[in-house]
Amino acid sequence: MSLVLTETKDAIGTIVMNHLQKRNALSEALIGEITVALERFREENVRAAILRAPAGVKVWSAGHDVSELPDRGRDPLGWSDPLRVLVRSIQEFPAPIIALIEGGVWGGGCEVAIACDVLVTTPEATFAITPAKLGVPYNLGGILTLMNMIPLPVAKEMLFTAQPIPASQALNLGIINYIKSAGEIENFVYGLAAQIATNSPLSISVMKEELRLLASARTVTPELFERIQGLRRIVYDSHDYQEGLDAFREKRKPRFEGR
Ligand code: YXS
Repeated sequence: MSLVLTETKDAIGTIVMNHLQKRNALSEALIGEITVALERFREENVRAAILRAPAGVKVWSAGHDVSELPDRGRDPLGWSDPLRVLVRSIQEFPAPIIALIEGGVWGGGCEVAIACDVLVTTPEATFAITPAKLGVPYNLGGILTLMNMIPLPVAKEMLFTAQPIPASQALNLGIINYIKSAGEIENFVYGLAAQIATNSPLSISVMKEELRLLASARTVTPELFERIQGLRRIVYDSHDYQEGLDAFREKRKPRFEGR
């Protein structure tokens, strides 16, 4: 059974994440289908893409598939981790991707959403960045995505509390572009996509890539990189990281001991 529904019409591609039984948890299988759809859109010279869940969902995405996170001792968010692959696929896709968001966006799902170029949500949408809830050491690229999109005090609050923020706050902070009611969001998003599709695809794709390259342009010395990786290793080697995974799998609250 396919985990996504896709459609291409008038140079606009749509991907509907449709693994509702697992609340669109970003499993390797779901991510694989999304990236295959994006590759097909690239071949079809799609001029705008829309990433969404079915209308009316309570959860847009429950974030990384926790059952696929490795036990302690291995970096859970390395370069080839499916979530990292998906974020890069979105950021490197040559046409703008609009995230049409209804419901809750959790964990790595938030990074996927803010990796999109334009975000339009319903008033009930919420955003929760949850590594601290699970004991996961977020990775360098992910932290940079968040730093580029969310004011630092708010990024810290979201990372340290792991609590959801409402769409209204995300709009005030400029994290999302628009809030539209459930009855108008679809027409609005496709209108935006149609407007983009009438403009120069070459100019847009080059500007999107310029923005990506400049946003990620940071001086990261070998010492800085190795220090950060060493710090992250303390976390994913820890009792607490394993406790976070075990607690999720056993459907209980984690008991973090700081070791
Ligand atoms: O028990 P069954 O088999 O029916 O499966 C349940 C859940 O276990 C499953 N599910 C997930 N499976 C893997 N990974 C997930 N992230 C995940 N989320 C849910 O889906 C089935 C239905 O879930 P249930 O009964 O909880 O649904 P609900 O409607 O009552 O609640 C929806 C949520 C999203 C509020 C709830 O499922 C939830 O809190 N999920 C976890 C959200 C979360 O903490 N995500 C962060 C994942 S870790 C991640 O993204 C990064 C590594 S990081 O942590 O660094 O950000």
